[in-house]
Amino acid sequence: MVSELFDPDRWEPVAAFDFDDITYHRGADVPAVRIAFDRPEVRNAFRPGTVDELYTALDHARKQASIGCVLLTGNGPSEKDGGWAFCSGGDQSVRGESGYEYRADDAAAADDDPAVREAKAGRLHILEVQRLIRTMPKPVVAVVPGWAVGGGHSLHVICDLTLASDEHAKFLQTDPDVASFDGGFGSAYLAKQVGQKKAREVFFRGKTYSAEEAVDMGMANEAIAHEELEDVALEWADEMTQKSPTAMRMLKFAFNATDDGLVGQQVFAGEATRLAYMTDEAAEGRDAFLEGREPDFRQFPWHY
Ligand code: S0N
Repeated sequence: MVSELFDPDRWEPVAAFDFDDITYHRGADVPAVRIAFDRPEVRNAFRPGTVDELYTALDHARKQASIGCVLLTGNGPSEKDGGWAFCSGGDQSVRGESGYEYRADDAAAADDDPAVREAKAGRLHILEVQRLIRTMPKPVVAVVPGWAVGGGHSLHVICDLTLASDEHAKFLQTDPDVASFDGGFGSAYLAKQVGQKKAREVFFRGKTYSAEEAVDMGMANEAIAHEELEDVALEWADEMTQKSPTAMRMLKFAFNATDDGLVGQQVFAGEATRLAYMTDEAAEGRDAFLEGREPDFRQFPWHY
């Protein structure tokens, strides 16, 4: 069983991958993928190999022209105690002297050259995952069936939308309890969502918030009956993937742009350039160069 909330009739495994710490499925009828943390016994904490797998799956989903939405969730419940989690952040049991380490049972690292493994160790590559979610041109929805904690909390913050189980979802920032701090999207972008005072409370007090409270604060979109969480997430994915892909990507990047500085402008501008390449003006510029003549741009109107 993948998860108690997972409906096997609505998903097919993505056969190209054989992951250890996550599961990866594509919708049978909806052009969406479901990527799930699969370590329920540790509240879906991520170790370095988990982050590698997550990046690989997300990047694969990003590149699929037939996929318009990503659902990011956590499988559960834990067989040990029935607890539910989206993700509890970095796996504290593999923290070494200078960061999170690939250990022998971290299967994603098993085949690596030891020198490569050493070079990879301790890097903060969950931030690379955050940037991938932020810049992929399709909505990523955090589907939160239980705890969203530490780096797992930051992941839900960076997602475009958050749906939460009304019964089991709990939101908590433990970063300062374990001498960690997400000074980027996890805190600063959270403040954009919930306001400065509330964001500081989340980090400084380390209070646990329910799904209802997360919705009231503006960091989650809806609290959903637990058993219906994934059905509703798939409905939202179905809805969003019926919209214009170009409009959706331009909107996502427009929402990002004001907060992302020159990188935000660059990403938005790249999409504008892609659209411009589709015009007759672009064809004229290309053809003139290839035909060795001056371009005739005067044939085109100066629209206002
Ligand atoms: C999640 C909490 C609140 C759940 O409490 P609850 O329900 O009472 O369950 P527990 O009994 O505490 O937990 C059940 C079992 O799960 C283990 N476990 C839970 N969370 C983790 C974890 N994060 N790491 C390792 N194990 C975990 C428990 O130990 C328990 O096991 P057993 O049954 O054997 O006793 C509560 O568990 C909690 O507070 N967890 C810790 C949350 C936390 O502090 N997370 C880390 C915050 N920091 C980050 O996320 C930064 C990450 C990071 O920087 C990084 C990491 C890896 C790779 C790259 C990066 C990067 O930044 O790039």
